[in-house]
Amino acid sequence: MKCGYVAVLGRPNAGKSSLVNFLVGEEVAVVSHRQQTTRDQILGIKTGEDFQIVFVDTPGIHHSKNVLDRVMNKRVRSALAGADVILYLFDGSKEIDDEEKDYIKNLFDKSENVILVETKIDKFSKKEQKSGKNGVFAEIEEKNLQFIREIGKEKSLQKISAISGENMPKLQQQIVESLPDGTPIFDEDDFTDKSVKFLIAEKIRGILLQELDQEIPHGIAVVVTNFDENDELVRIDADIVCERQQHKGIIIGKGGANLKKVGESVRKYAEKLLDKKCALKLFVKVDEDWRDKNVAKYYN
Ligand SMILES: Nc1nc2c(ncn2[C@@H]2O[C@H](COP(=O)(O)OP(=O)(O)OP(=O)(O)O)[C@@H](O)[C@H]2O)c(=O)[nH]1
Ligand SMILES: [Mg+2]
Repeated sequence: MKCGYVAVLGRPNAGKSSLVNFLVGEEVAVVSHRQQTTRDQILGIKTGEDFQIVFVDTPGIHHSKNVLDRVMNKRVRSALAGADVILYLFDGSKEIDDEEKDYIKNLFDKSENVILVETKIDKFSKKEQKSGKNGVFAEIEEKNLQFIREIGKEKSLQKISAISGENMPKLQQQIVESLPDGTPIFDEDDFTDKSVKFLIAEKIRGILLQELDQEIPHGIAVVVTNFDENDELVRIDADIVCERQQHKGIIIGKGGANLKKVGESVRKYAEKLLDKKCALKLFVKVDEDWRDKNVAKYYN
């Protein structure tokens, strides 16, 4: 049986979590249009007849500004260290810049099993159809391809879409073939290493990322503080931690309207996940500068 770890790397927003969710077939990691959505290293597990792929979703590679950023970058390095295969994702609708080129070259120098993945090709073809064959996207693709040819890696390139699913079976096949022979690491029913508490905290953060404007989302951490389950009901309390008193007001919304809406979606998600009724309480708290001073309280 082919079994092993697959590190999923790339810039923020490249589509890493979307790819993992698609191939695992479950919502393992939060996806959003914002950069730096993923903060933890999250395992997504896919077991087939003759293989088990353990995807390691990672935070996007970026410059560190605060302690949280450094923790995130450390998680990328640790994912690399234990990987049998590395997927490096880049957004096909953007030109690969010099810094990223160096990073990719370095990856190929250091590891034998690297698969380059061009993401979001659905976007490409739609725009392309509108703008004609020689549109700006064709130009971008050609430039990126030129670089990949220069480093002699066009054979390791896969072009995919996590929206349409195009070429996903091919990519999965290539991953499986690259894995070593071994025995499964996880149970065949497992789809992640994370607890239900973590999945629920992440769901809350994911909904807030969608709902809120501008800077507030990056300053949010969510912790489930109470999780109490019997045969029929699960009681969940969670803290939404933000950095400013003013943000707290925005999260709660007029007369609590926003928080109520978030609570409704999360409750539905938890009921589906656990297959029982859920009583959910959300509390909004302020912890100034937690991203520098108190990261360990929320991310350990
Ligand atoms: N059109 C299109 N959009 C995509 C595709 N894959 C991801 N996206 C979108 O790109 C954005 C970022 O996707 P994520 O999967 O969260 O990206 P990520 O690389 O995990 O981002 P970080 O966790 O911030 O590093 C989201 O708005 C996704 O819906 C794709 O194949 N096609
Ligand atoms: Mg992500």
